[in-house]
Amino acid sequence: MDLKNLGWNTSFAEAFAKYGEAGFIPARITSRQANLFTALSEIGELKGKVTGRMRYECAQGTDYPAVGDWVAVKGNADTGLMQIRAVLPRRTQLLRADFNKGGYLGDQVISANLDVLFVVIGLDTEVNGSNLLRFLAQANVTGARTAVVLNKIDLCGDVTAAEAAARKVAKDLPILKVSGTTGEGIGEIRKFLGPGITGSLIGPSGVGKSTIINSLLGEELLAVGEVRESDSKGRHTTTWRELVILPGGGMLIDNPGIRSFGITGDESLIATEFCDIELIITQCKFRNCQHITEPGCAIKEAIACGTLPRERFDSYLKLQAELRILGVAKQYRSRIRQENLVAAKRRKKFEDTGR
Ligand SMILES: Nc1nc2c(ncn2[C@@H]2O[C@H](COP(=O)(O)OP(=O)(O)OP(=O)(O)O)[C@@H](O)[C@H]2O)c(=O)[nH]1
Ligand SMILES: [Mg+2]
Ligand SMILES: [Zn+2]
Repeated sequence: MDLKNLGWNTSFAEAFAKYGEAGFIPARITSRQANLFTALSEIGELKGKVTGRMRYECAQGTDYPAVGDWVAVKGNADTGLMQIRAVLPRRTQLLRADFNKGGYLGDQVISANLDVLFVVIGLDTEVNGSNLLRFLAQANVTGARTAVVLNKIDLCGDVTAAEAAARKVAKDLPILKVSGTTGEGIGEIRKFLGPGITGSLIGPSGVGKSTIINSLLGEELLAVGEVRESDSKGRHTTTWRELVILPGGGMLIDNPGIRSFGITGDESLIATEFCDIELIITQCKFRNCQHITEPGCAIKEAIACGTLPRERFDSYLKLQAELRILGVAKQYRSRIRQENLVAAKRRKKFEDTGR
């Protein structure tokens, strides 16, 4: 296994050097199931966990390895086992905010070191602009190239109209029209990939992400699910992430369809995704205009005369509200973390000095 075909490059080699001297080897994470990782290395496929020392050093979820990460491991070719000691700095990462009933738990790395991210939607239903926009906003902060994939063209009567609807949101991003089942247009996706290049697919459940990867693989490696007739919704068939190597070179990471979309990033997202709206707002008469009843509101005017679609402004408000909630949660988290650090120091001092 030539590491270059897996995306290894000189900057990873540089970051790895000190581990190499200490007898570690580099490996790339291909899957994660709870605490058990699988990776590819020069000595083949390895399975294992992170070392206790590394676990101790991980302050937050994003410090743990994610699919696509390069890691420094102690590996055994005979047993196929490894111990992960460190994650090498990521070139790019796809993040999501992790929530449970108690609230915001922190950011989670979905996948790492991506070169290109495909945002997939299915043309078996009408293009939902604000949904697409949310995935594009998520893609925008990864640092990877982004392309929009309109899948299931075989089920769509008017692909041109669907593309026009997607174009409004995608702006100048490439839009690829494909069918995962007939294979039409799949070559367009292939063009973005090559030896050492890593792509990933995100999008709602049931849009055909796994089907597209199977089509590129030329075999039914990944499980594919049924879509309910009643609401065209998928059933969350893919339940874990997996990096697969394509014949002819290049890699793809499959993702589960995202159920509750936890958007993450900061408010600069708003500025990049909605610069047109921010620009209009600067023309409102009042600086603190809420764009509801104020006189001289440029937003209301733009909506009335049709230059700003109402739905686009709604998506803007929705994203802004989410980011605001997230901002508060993040501050809260960092305060708790700070308190924990202080408590740990106190404990250590007590252990060291007895007081
Ligand atoms: N007609 C048609 N059906 C497709 C196409 N792509 C996928 N499907 C069907 O859509 C259903 C869902 O496909 P999956 O590949 O499981 O979708 P997914 O995006 O991976 O879904 P999750 O894993 O749940 O996120 C399956 O029944 C596929 O056969 C396509 O291009 N045309
Ligand atoms: Mg799937
Ligand atoms: Zn206004």
